[in-house]
Amino acid sequence: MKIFDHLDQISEPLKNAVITIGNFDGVHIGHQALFHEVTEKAEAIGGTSCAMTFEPHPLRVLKQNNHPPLITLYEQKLELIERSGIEVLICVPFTQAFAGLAAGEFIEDVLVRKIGMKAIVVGEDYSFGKKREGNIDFLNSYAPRCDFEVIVANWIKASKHFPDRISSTKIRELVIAGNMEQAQKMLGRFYQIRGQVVSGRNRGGKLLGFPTANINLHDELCPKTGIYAVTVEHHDRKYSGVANIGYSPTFDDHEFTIEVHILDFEDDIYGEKIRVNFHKRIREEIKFDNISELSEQIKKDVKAAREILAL
Ligand code: RBF
Ligand code: MG
Repeated sequence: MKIFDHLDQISEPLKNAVITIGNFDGVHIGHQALFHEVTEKAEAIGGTSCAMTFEPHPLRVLKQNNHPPLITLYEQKLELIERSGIEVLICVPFTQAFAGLAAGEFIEDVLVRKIGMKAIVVGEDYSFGKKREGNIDFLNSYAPRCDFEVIVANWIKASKHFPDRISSTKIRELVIAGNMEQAQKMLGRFYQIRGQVVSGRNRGGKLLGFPTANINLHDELCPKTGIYAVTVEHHDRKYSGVANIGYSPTFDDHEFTIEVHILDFEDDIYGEKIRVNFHKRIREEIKFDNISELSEQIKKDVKAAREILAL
């Protein structure tokens, strides 16, 4: 996938560009359906399949400190868009100036003249640009004279086994509630966090017999506190694991941690990157009277995780 980090990098219009535009946080099955429409159309007209997204997420610029945590950070978003078959990703730096661009100027100057758009794929409730004035009617009013096609993908109806409309907002709510199975259905994959293994309190292995790899989050969404069955990706291998998110109430320091005990694994991976996929929440964190009770419980968690992950 070719990536343009800035509109100025596009020196000449792309051949018969078919494009979809959005934040695509989560790259969920609704987004994936849009990308599918784009690649199909591009194939049909011998064109270039494109997606346009924004970095940072517009809400971070527009709402500053009040932006939602992200389902997918930039790196993962790129990987997922690439995997969906999009040939060109245009990643526009989102600034106040860009936010102030009128929808009409955006269509004529950016989409048509610069990018060479021949078709745009949008969801049913799509709107863009300053004051969200660029909706589907608005696009249609530009289509004949600018010589492009507007394709409205009705992916919401196409997935009728979802009572709720699939949206990044809905997925955030599910993850925050610890409902990883439903989040998985909407994402089309497991919810994943990535991070570097940092040193913890060095207590898990010695004291409990269950060493854990601890990771810190930055901007991404954190699942509800509790114990989870997870898989862990490290280099090109995948392991089963049990994760704990929370404050370890059995101990007094009450420090928030995200840690994972990787099953059948003994390597030292401090400083290395791992990816943790959340399959299912097993239980709440509990304050135990003593360490051996906690150890016994973790043993049961490991058994539960093995069963969940074997399915
Ligand atoms: N700590 C608790 O205080 N209560 C728990 O219920 C609890 N459950 C855990 C379950 C798993 C699978 C793991 C890996 C850890 C759990 N911990 C819990 C955290 C444990 O106290 C922590 O790993 C060590 O203290 C090392 O930081
Ligand atoms: Mg640890």
